[in-house]
Amino acid sequence: EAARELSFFFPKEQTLAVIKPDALNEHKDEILGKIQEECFTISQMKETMLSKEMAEEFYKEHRGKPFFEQLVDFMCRGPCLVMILSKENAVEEWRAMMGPTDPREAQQTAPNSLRARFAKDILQNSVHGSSNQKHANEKINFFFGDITEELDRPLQGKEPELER
Ligand code: IDP
Repeated sequence: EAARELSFFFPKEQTLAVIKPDALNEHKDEILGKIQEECFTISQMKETMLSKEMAEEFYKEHRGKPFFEQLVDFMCRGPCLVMILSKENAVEEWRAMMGPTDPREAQQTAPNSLRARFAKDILQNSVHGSSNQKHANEKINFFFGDITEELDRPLQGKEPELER
């Protein structure tokens, strides 16, 4: 109840988080546990096997970079767990939890971060998180359809059943 009242003053933000194929097998429970410990709400969650086309679209910003092909292959190697995380400042907080892209750097500068603990190397780095609100909305839409409006609604108070 208290959290519900507070959410009126501190509206939640959504970000898109992914547990990548390298980490899903071995570290799923630890990562989900950490997400709960940090008081994120998992608004939506699904395990999905990306096709090559989906992985290329998901990482289209990196098309043309030397690691693009490797990255796409890696993301299709096994299932990913895709989540919408909600919390005040979700984008920034999830990025902080992930740590820097390269786990060697993560171990130096953010030893408790997910990448410091679970990433194998700069490619197989265990988790993804949107870098800003625009990307978050775009990728949420990509995986879950356009539900950003709906997600906002319950936070505005005790509304009766949605009309459809
Ligand atoms: P981010 O995931 O920390 O935002 P980006 O620069 O957006 O990092 O890169 C997207 C993903 O591409 C990384 O998470 C990682 O899996 C992969 N990647 C980034 N840089 C390299 C590289 O130099 N070699 C191989 N893979 C890379």
